[in-house]
Amino acid sequence: MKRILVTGATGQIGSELVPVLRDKYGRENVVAAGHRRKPEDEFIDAGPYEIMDTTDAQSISALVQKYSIDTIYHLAALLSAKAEENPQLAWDINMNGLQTVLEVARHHHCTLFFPSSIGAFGPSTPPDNTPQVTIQRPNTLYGITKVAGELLCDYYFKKYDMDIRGVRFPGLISYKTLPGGGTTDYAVEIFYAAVKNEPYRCFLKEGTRLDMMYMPDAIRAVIELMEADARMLTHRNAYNITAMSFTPDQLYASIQKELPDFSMTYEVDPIRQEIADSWPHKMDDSAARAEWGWQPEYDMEAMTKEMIEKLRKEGSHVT
Ligand code: VAH
Repeated sequence: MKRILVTGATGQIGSELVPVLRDKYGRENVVAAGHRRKPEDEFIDAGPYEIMDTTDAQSISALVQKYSIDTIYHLAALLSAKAEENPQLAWDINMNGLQTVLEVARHHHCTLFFPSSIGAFGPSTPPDNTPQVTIQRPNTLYGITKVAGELLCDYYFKKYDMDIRGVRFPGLISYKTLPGGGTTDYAVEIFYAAVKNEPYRCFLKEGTRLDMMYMPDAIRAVIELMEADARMLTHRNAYNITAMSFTPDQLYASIQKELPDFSMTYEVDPIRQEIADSWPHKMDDSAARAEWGWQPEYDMEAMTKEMIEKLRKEGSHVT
């Protein structure tokens, strides 16, 4: 049975990936690790939780030995907008943290998952049907750490024959955790406002088209990639995957179909608008579909319906 360590376990992806992994592999076989004290949350209490500094190799190594870890999902990172506020800290966490985890994985023969992002592309990348292999000159610190992370993972795979896999996530939309400093987070915040029937001020311009995905599709993609036959994986560390591509005004219209009284205005944040303008509008994810059978299940309408339903029922506890 797999013995899994999830870093960044209390973040947007981790808080949904951990319970799914525990259902699949057993609660005691999935160790959630975060940088802060144990959050009061049912999923944390449902299995082992450890405080971890991703730049401290000794503490990570000790965790890997303590729990006989053979697989690491390394999710700990600062997202795009937060990284622009503190580029030095973001480099330390996103790059030194990744390199530290790669070294621990190398010494303990662990398989590793690394999440890249549409942030790994830049203004000179073809924005429509962005190819799997193309120009990558991001002009954000976050994007630089994602490109460098992809290349570092490729290097460790080639140099040390490690089993490392990853995807380039689009903007992820979920209801279990509040957004944490991302550029695509308008597409999460908007739902929290809508279900409270509060007007929402969108920080991106109405026509800003970006790739997006509902979190259940993202979690399934991670697990399907990590369980795929390694012999099929050509691109391995940074698969383009997407589910939908929409603009704020299209999402607004989709929500209004369910909540007609909901209103949105625009108050553009120039920093996050500049970041969003440097990212693709829609990726070509044919390599993921061909090599490991990637296939999204949620489009914008289905995601909108479920986000509203879930937030009405469960999300209200998220403060
Ligand atoms: C961000 N949600 O906005 C993250 C993600 C594709 C964007 O990396 O920074």
